[in-house]
Amino acid sequence: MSSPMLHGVDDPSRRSGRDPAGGVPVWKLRTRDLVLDRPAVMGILNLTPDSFSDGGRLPDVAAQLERAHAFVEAGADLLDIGGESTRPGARPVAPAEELRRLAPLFERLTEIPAPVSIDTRRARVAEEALQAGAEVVNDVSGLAHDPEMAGRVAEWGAGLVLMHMRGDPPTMVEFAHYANVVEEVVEELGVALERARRAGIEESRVVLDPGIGFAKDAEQSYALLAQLARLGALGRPVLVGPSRKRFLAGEAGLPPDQRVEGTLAACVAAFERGARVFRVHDVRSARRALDVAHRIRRAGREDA
Ligand code: HH2
Repeated sequence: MSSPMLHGVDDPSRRSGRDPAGGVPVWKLRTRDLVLDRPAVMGILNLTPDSFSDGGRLPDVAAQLERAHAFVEAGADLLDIGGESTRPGARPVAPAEELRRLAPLFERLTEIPAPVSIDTRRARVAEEALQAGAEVVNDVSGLAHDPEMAGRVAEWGAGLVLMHMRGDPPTMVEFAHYANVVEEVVEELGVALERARRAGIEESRVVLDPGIGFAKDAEQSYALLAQLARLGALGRPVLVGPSRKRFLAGEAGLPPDQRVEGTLAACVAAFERGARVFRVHDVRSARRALDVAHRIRRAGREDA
């Protein structure tokens, strides 16, 4: 069965965004293809009481669906739903609690007019989300936390965000030691990609994420963004998640809700270095900024 295509293919204005080197990259999700012929925006929907920037904001399913619709209207290409905060120092929640937070939205997941990604490290949670209609599993542990996760993703043929992290959220700050952060992240993501392949996950379903802020201090996060193009060596599209993170606080120590401009700068810089998918809280702003960056790139090509 051929997969339905999302955005781009039937819009001639976007065809000039084609990569002259080898066609438009496509990310295969569970039942559809996401054509990455323009920057794809992934809106963050945290159903958590304690996320670092938006915890406790979506108390019931009505509010969650309203936000989901608003994100799609503002230009989100997919939504990332999470029931566990993984900010530095966060205490893990029991799987039953993670599921309790997510269950009401799972029941109405098909009402969301965009592909849904489930941000979880647990196979049981991923399974329930996929049964409810999710298209992607976003595992911040890079398949390392739950030994059943890789097999479950393979069985379902789900899309996968494979993110780099060391340790786990309570301990990861201690692991932010690298001789060369860029080399080591590329190498460790390569190992994770090989593990995914061996578990039967098709490479075409995977996007790679350097894990900004996960076992990385501010300098390391900046170095990874600066050299993001190096991740391209692994042959898969790159997703970045700089949104409102601590490395953007600067000398003024800006709180999360004042890191939007920094987030947009980081997204545009990442786009310039090859990133294709952007996980953000501020969907409308990211959509606008990335659309302009994309037009500038296309204009440059048309001039050439
Ligand atoms: N960052 C967070 C959570 N999930 N997934 C991917 N693939 N990449 C990321 O950079 C990423 C992620 C942390 O951000 P947030 O969800 O806003 O916070 P919290 O973990 O406190 O819920």
